[in-house]
Amino acid sequence: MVDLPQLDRIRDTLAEQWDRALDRTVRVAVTGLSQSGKTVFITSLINQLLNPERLPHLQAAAEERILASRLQTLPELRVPEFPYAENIAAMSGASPHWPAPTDRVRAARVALRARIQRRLLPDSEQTIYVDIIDYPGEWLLDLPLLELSYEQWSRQVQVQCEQEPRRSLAREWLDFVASVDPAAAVDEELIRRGQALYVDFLQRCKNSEHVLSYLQPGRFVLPGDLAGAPILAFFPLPSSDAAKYDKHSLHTTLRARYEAYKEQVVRRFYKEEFSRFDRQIVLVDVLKALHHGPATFRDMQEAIGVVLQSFNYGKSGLLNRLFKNKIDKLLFAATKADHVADNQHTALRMLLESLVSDAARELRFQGIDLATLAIASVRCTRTVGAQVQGRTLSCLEGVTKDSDRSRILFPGEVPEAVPSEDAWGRDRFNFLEYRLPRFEALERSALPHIRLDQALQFLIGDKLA
Ligand SMILES: Nc1nc2c(ncn2[C@@H]2O[C@H](COP(=O)(O)OP(=O)(O)OP(=O)(O)O)[C@@H](O)[C@H]2O)c(=O)[nH]1
Ligand SMILES: [Mg+2]
Repeated sequence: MVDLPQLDRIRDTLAEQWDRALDRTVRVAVTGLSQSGKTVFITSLINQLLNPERLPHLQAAAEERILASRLQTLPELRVPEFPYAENIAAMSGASPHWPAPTDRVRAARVALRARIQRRLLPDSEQTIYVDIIDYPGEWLLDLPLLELSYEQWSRQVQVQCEQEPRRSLAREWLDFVASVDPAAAVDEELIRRGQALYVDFLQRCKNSEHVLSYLQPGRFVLPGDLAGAPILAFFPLPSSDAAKYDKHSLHTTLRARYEAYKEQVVRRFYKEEFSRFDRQIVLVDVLKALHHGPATFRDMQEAIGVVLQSFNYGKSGLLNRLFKNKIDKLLFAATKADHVADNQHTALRMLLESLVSDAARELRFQGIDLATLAIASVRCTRTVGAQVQGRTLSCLEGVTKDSDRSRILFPGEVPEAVPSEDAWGRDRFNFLEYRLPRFEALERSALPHIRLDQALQFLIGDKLA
């Protein structure tokens, strides 16, 4: 016979074991090229979890099981904290503005006190931690370098520069490289000049009308705390026969510095920031790429392709080999969906799906749960109907970046698949950027968004179930 207090004890032990068996920390890796919307996404995600009032698709929020939430300091104290309060202050008030581009790694932890449902057992109150890091998108393009030798990388840059727009943007650097003898003795002054010209070329790619993003190494575009450090003193130098250069040659020195950069900067960054996470979201600004035209779109597609290849979690994948890392859920999200009318969101999602289809096939094969969404971390526009020649068109109401008053514009239609060469008519895709509207008291209220609750349900919903 088991007496009642004993039964209670058994039940309590079982409950404790149940809770311990479930890992209640979720580490979410936010992946996205420069300006894809990572910082705004993280800011809005924290804002939504602190004020879970506009999240009908996050089950725990809809069922009012999120009892309390707060921002906490991460146990790893070495990483500076994500400037949530600063970002929210910037985005609200009389003259709201977007957070500045990120120039260093930052980390955030949201602690959620939630009522968790347990099968056959009474509900329990639990604390769930959501950990997230932010970093400059430029650094993401460093990961594929780990797979490339100096010669392979130099050759890759050379091939890229055979095509426009890079060919014109790289003219000065290409002239310089043509005048250099890889077998010559090391000359630090020459290395400095070559590196400066190469950095200048990368900056032009980024800042030209083509806003290119396949730019390597990432630290050359955004050095952060490595500005001026000798480890950045190298540049790609295509050459026909690397084996014949002696150890004091220019080529051998550049190769050694490239390898040191890979080991000490790239591998370290990924080990410290990317080696342990459970869930991943890949943010893609598809609309900006469409807006800037075929060269930008192709470049972004290639950049995302190589980044996703690096995030291949299979046995032969880079991350797996380096860090034994494995995620179980991955969300592809087309950001800034508020730049188009609501009836375009399905097409936007489908376009993103076709953009990442190769990577998705491979990831699915590895047993990773995948989803694709069109989201806006912060909704800055409103979809309104406008009568044009007897037809109702879905238009957007908002303040565009270059204006100071609200207008109603027809933003056009999003193609459902990657446009073919001849489908890029002049100005066919004209998706403008929008200013933040005025929000009041964001410390205590939630930002308007599009499908951020669906993103949250996919990424962390099961931990709150
Ligand atoms: N309308 C709208 N614009 C957005 C949204 N999210 C981001 N943006 C715009 O995109 C820009 C870049 O967003 P960030 O979050 O700073 O991008 P990031 O990926 O952190 O960029 P880096 O730090 O440079 O890597 C912002 O300054 C806004 O102009 C959104 O949800 N809606
Ligand atoms: Mg950022």
